[in-house]
Amino acid sequence: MATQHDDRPDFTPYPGPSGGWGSVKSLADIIPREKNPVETGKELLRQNKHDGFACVSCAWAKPHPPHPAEFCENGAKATAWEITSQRVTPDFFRAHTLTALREWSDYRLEEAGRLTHPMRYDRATDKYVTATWDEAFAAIGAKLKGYDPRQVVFYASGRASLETSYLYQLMARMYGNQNLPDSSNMCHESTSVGLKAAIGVPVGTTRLDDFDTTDCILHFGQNVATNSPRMLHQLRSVRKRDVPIIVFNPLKERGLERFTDPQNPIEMATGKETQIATQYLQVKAGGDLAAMMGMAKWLIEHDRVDAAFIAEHTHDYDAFAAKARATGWDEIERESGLARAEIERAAETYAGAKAAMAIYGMGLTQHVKGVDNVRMLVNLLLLRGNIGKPGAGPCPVRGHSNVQGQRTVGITEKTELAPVDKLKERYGFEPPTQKGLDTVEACGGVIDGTVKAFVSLGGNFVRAAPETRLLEEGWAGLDLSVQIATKLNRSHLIPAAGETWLLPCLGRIERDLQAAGAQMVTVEDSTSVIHPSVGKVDPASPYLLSEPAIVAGIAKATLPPNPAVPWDEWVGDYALVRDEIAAVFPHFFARFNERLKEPGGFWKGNKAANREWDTPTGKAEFVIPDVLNATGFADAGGRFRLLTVRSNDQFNTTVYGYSDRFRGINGTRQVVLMNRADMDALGVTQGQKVTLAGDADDNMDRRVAGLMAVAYDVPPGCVVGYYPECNPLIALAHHAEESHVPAAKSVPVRIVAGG
Ligand SMILES: Nc1nc2c(c(=O)[nH]1)N[C@H]1C(S)=C(S)[C@@H](COP(=O)(O)OP(=O)(O)OC[C@H]3O[C@@H](n4cnc5c(=O)[nH]c(N)nc54)[C@H](O)[C@@H]3O)O[C@H]1N2
Ligand SMILES: Nc1nc2c(c(=O)[nH]1)N[C@H]1C(S)=C(S)[C@@H](COP(=O)(O)OP(=O)(O)OC[C@H]3O[C@@H](n4cnc5c(=O)[nH]c(N)nc54)[C@H](O)[C@@H]3O)O[C@H]1N2
Ligand SMILES: [Mo]
Repeated sequence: MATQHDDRPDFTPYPGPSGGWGSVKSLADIIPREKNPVETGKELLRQNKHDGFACVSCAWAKPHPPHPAEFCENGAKATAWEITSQRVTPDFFRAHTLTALREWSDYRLEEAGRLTHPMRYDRATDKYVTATWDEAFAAIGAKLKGYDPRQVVFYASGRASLETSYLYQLMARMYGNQNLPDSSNMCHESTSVGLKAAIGVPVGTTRLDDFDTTDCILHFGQNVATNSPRMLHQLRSVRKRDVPIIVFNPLKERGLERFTDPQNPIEMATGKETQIATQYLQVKAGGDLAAMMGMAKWLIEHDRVDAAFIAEHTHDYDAFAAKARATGWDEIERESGLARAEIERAAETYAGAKAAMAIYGMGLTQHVKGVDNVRMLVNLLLLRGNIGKPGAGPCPVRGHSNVQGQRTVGITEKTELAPVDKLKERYGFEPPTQKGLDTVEACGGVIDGTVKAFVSLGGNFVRAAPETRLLEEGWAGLDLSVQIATKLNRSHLIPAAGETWLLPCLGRIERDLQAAGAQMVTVEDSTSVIHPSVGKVDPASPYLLSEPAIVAGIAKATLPPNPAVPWDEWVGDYALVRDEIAAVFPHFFARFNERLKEPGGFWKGNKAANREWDTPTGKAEFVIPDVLNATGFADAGGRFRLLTVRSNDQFNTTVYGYSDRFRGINGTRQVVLMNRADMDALGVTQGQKVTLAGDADDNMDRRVAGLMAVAYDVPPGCVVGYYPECNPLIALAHHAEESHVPAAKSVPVRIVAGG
């Protein structure tokens, strides 16, 4: 594949704060490049407003009332990227074979623009050729009717609306499977599993107003300035009240150090910055369990726990306390990479707070012990009664803009989470009860050939998932690949042995006209608030269909008619789909259409936030971790822990450019960041090209070559590379134990000189 860089690499540390003039300049660079600056400017003012559209970037909460400009640098990039005036037309495909396009970088593929026509892969010419929607649906339906339903996967990336997601899971279940993996399986599934077991709900309990009352924030493994920049406003206001923020992160991420509010003229003019972290602990990758155990040990041994809360609301405290007391500081310091005094200071600060929130991201979830990480975080909160009161609780920062909502309306491979009885009663079919395939299992099925057909509702599965080489080989052996997408990506370029269909859809920012008129859709943010979203921009092409229309088109061509499931009526008026959602999930969505009129959206509720614990014991559960190393592998000579991270210039596999501004990495993504002492010990020099080799115990050859070594402030033994470039290094078996999230934040690798 083509290398991922543009001009000459530059590794000059960035002096500025997060936000500030740097973010203004970055926008000024990116918006004109998409050749639609006027439209983009107009649309940005509608972003995250009640009558506007919900940003297509991250899932962070949208305040009410909104700021005059309720968007951030990266949300603006996502908007510009979607409403670009660039187009990938049939002419484009006439000019390029798939073999040629596979040499393009991720950046160049998507930069080519929006897909305009439904396309079918033609093997004779190795090109995509145009087809009509009727041809596409008929062909896909004919194929799908021929399989054992267990052989088909229905993947969803986390962007599709609640309405689309509901239709998609219904189609899969009526077809006969729950093979409904979604991007959440690579992301916060450790949260969904861990929080559910610990406190009885699969989502965080905190909301935006908790930032107004909290008096301490613990922050683990989340890169706020890049991945949820709007949260910087909340962190800034918390700091204005002098509330401590304790950060655990192997990297010194600029947004966690200091911020200048680009929407505040005085701050901008005077260059005033807000310091974010009051204590910054550069924990080793995979070392958080040890750090949290250290804090717990200190709290317990200094009698700084909330005994009344523990007695009334929790289970298994004594066993946990015994474990914490028995754990030695030697082990804690070794496994965390932190000094005892630093951990004690953090514990003491935490103990001084009446209410504390714990914010976290992929740095906790994407580990072999990712579920333990989440549960240990809950332990820490439970010790001081920090769940179910204002200003307190877990705050997992979700990724895709509707990834949490998809799960809420039934996109899940797990029967116990699906409304099986309600579906049966309402639509008169027998929903499958066999557990479906999650992402890791779906990859396994593609690789071993048991999966024959793969339908993707968005996303870039081949590039986002681990074990790239085997996955691509397996993908080429599929009998059917159906890709519903807005832009071209690598998953579209590996044709199935049978048929491959590329189906272009409307984006959320575009006007969606159906029989009943212009439609709105809905999404759920990270704090469980449901928002309406109305697109108003002209569609990228007259040939696009909406996602609900595409799902319904496939369903009608595949399933026997069912009068209880009027696909066409539902597509004509999404309010009818919302009525279905309300009927099937009344506890969250009663009076759905009516409540959407509430400005700022509505909260779907959360039992744990009211201290109702929906667990087998009826209490919040302490857990006793069996090890304090979250990586799932032992240290060995020459073995490093590779953390794969996002740059400031990408949205997952969508690469907007080559500037990771805050980290001072510019012009290339082909890098490996290393501790200076590790470089010296290996004789690797700044800028030298090296190869990373996977060091999993299965002895399989996994390599990424041509990475430039860059000296960087990372803990010894840890190295950093970009996702998705480093995904070929991740073994499929290297995933979180209970949640199956690929363990992308500690991948065992060796450094081989010579690139
Ligand atoms: N602009 C933009 N926004 C996005 C995305 C995007 O790609 N671009 N992606 C969206 C999606 S789907 C998601 S899931 C989120 C992802 O947002 P994040 O959760 O921030 O994910 P990453 O960028 O992978 O960064 C993880 C952070 O964890 C740290 N880290 C790594 N290993 C460890 C560890 O062992 N312990 C600790 N304490 N920290 C560790 C890294 O240094 C990094 O700061 O963002 C969403 N928002
Ligand atoms: N090594 C490593 N791997 C990781 C991660 C990591 O941190 N490290 N992070 C993981 C995480 S958290 C996630 S969420 C996954 C992400 O995995 P995915 O969700 O599968 O990937 P994306 O890159 O978000 O998908 C981008 C594509 O979505 C399509 N798209 C964009 N908008 C729309 C739309 O409105 N509708 C439709 N139908 N299609 C659209 C476009 O064609 C675009 O090319 O990757 C995971 N993989
Ligand atoms: Mo994600």
